[in-house]
Amino acid sequence: MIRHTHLYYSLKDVQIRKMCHYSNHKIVCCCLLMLTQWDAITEMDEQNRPIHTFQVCHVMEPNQNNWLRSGWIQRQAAQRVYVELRFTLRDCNSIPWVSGTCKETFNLFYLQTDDPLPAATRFRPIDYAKVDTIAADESFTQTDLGDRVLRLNTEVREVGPVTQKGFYLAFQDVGACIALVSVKVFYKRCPSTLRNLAAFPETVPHMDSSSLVEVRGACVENAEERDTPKLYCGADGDWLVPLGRCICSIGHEEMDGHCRACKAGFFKANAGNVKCSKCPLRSSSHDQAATICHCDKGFYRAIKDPPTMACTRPPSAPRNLVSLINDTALFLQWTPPANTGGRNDITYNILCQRCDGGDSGETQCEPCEPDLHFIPRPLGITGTSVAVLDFAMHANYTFHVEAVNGVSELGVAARSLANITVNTHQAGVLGPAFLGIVKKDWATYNSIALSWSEVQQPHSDIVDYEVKYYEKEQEQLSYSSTRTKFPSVVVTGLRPSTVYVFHVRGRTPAGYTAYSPNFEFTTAAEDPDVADQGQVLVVVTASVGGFSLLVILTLFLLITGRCQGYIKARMKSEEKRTRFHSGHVPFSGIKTYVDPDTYEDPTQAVEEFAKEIDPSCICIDRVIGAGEFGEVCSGRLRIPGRKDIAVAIKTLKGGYMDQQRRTFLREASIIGQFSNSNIIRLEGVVTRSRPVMIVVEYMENGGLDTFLRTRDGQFTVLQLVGMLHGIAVGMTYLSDMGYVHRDLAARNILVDENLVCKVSDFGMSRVLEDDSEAAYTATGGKIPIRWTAPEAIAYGKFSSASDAWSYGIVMWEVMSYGERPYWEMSNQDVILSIEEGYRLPAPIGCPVILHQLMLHCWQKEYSQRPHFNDVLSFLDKLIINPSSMLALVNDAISFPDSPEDMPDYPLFISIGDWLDSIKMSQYKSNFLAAGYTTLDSISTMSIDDVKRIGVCLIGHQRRIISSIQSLRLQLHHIQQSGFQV
Ligand code: ACK
Repeated sequence: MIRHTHLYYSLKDVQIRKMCHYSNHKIVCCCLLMLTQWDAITEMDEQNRPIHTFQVCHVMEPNQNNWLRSGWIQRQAAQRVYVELRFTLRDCNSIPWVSGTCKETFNLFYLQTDDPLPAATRFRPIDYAKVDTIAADESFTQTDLGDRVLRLNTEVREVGPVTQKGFYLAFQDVGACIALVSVKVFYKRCPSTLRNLAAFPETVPHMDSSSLVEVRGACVENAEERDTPKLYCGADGDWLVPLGRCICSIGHEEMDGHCRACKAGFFKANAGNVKCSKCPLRSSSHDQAATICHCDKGFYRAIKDPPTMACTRPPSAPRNLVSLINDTALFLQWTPPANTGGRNDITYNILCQRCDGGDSGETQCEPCEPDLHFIPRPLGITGTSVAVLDFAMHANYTFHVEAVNGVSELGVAARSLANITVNTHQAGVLGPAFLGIVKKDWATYNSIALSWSEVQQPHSDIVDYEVKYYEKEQEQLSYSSTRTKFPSVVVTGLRPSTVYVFHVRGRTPAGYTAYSPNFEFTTAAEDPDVADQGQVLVVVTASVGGFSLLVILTLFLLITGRCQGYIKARMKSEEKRTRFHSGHVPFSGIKTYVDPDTYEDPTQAVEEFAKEIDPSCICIDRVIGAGEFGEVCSGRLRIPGRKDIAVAIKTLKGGYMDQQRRTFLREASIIGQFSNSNIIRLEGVVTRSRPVMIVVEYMENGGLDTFLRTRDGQFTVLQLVGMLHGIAVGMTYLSDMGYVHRDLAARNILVDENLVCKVSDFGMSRVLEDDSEAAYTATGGKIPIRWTAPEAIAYGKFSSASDAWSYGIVMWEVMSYGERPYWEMSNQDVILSIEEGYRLPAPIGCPVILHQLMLHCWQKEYSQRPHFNDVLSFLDKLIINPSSMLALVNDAISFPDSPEDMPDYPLFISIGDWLDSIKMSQYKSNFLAAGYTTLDSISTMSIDDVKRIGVCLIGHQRRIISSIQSLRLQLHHIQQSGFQV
């Protein structure tokens, strides 16, 4: 860095009497005048280049006073002037014969004036002020060879202070041998510079060396000031103390102290000293200095999207739109679009049209009724399902489910719609079929590797596959299952030389595919060296399950308690929506069930509750089954002025006794009291002519048990839950009316063409003669053992709580597609195993949460079972939030044969959930860090353990310990009362 400005440069130019600058500084010309005795001599240096010098060497003569003077030197901007002298000075000792006359110094003087002195002005030494006496550091020395070697001395002196416009320099020789090679006159300055993207001009320091000159910088081109940029110029020409800064403007980045424009393909949206960024995905910039990249065609940026975000586009249409309908609610469920457009802010809008055949026969569509109710809402749905309430029956609705994201508004593309037309007269849509062929890849003595082709279906969004298998000889008495994400699996733990039956189904977001056909494969012959290790594991896991389940059940009570509040609030807020539970009569309601047996004359009850039908209005089509009292037929009811209704007609066969007639008609006087969409509707009775008939609404799909058995695996979980929901609606209605069914079972639920399930078979609610499942108990009653709660079997205590037990069994039947509860176990074994604490395991593919609900219904202590309205609100919640059912019960499940083999029920809650439930969530990490990862592990914790893991507040220690203690106490109580888990 050049920090000196030369005023006067070299003596070589003296020869031409002009001395000029040739550097990047202003030209300063002057000349040296020889006054006395000095000679201008040109010598050759070592490289043989000529050196122009002024010399004087009168060492032999005393009293020398020889002067050399410069021309007038303009001060320019200089405040402090420096003179650098380069010279040789001969050592007096090296000169033979010199006496005391030889000197080894010379003097430097100066004279300042505002103007050059007139040429004729006489030189007067007295006018000059002395700067210093200059001595040599080096001198001419003699070498051994007698050559003279030139040694150059360099000395710098400050001249001044110079305050006038210019000055002269003068050199006084007093008897030395000097050769003056160059005189450089300069002043110091801070050079122009760039610092922090600001330019600072060349600056001359203050005369006063202790004070700095403050200089303000100017931002470079395309930069903007943040804090005023400043530098201070020091006396030595150094820039000091940089302050403030400039930053590159938008579209520009810092490079080598300047702000350069971003290259094409790059952008910079904000001012600042960051680099230009490459254009995000799906965008580009063609010009330099881009402040934003423009989205490629068909892609967009939402207003709130940062410029660094890739451009996105509207999503594709939702997929796998399915519907499920019952009398009160219509559920639409779909899976997210295959292409989200690159965004994660997808929401869904439901657009609804009602399309009816007009007079001309053409279908006319118009927007749906404004009072159609959507839960959670029709627009801006964040989940992938919606419930539609208050729709008209026997109508065609077309629902468009539109997927939108943050750029949908900006796109000109067609709307991303999935459509479904729902006839509120028809059933919901079933899941896809499974078309794969299952192959055996290889087999060992205890394993078989299978593979199959991927399901090729429109709904083939396979989440995973379920492989169900069992020993052929055992039939389906005990089966196992496993899951795999890929279309292949190695099934292990098999028996040697055994034929196994396999069938596979896929799970899609819309539900299961149907099962593949059965495939039979055989394991290889036994390898005697390999031992079976599977047994031990089962026992170990079973032994830790108890505490977990206890906590699960306790928390479940809390949850259902909350659900109750929710449903009540909902019912209160919107009267219309009580249709969801249509016909539901609250506890405090006026309507209660009247037992027909309390009538002195039962025919009076029939008259009161059932309408007499003229038999000529009944048109019997065919026989559909056989009842205890006679055939069951299907037909039509033709009441003049009314639309024909499909009906089922139960007949009382001829030759009956009076008692039989009363028992037969008793059912009509019971059903006649009910009015609920999930209870079979009584159309009327024929009592005044023969045959005596009970006419009820016709249910196209007959009994739920056979209906499910013939459609194994064909429904989504949501559809099955929809069925259970309907049954719970009916049972809530019954229990609210104070009616105890006593024979709730899938066979006594009828299914209509829309999959709506209705509770039926009321006639036998006291004497279960009719039910083939009913068996005589020790107390003499006839009871369907597998469906009946222990206290009802043991001492005839039937209640809504015993109906809740039966409801749990119905849940199990539904989730296992009509499997027989407890399979082929004898009734006696069922009673004993229940008594010993065994409970049915979860059916394969059953959401964990549903099995927890079943277990809750099967509590030995009937007061601890859920009320039907608890069940209902719980199912409501599941339907509105189907993702809660994603956790499935996995792996091999078979009915245990001993208490030790009881399966470890999957954890419903974690340590985290438990802590949340007691509002101690802040200690989650303490528990986990201390190794308490399961609920079983906390069951033995003492207060010291709780302190040790870092719970310091006494109140919190107490709350945690008392929760653990109460759980422990309940476990003890349950074990005492025989409920083993
Ligand atoms: O299992 P299912 O097909 O359904 O066979 C029995 C049979 O009659 C004897 O009860 C069927 N059934 C009873 N009531 C009705 C009804 N309301 N609609 C249709 N089928 C019915 C039942």
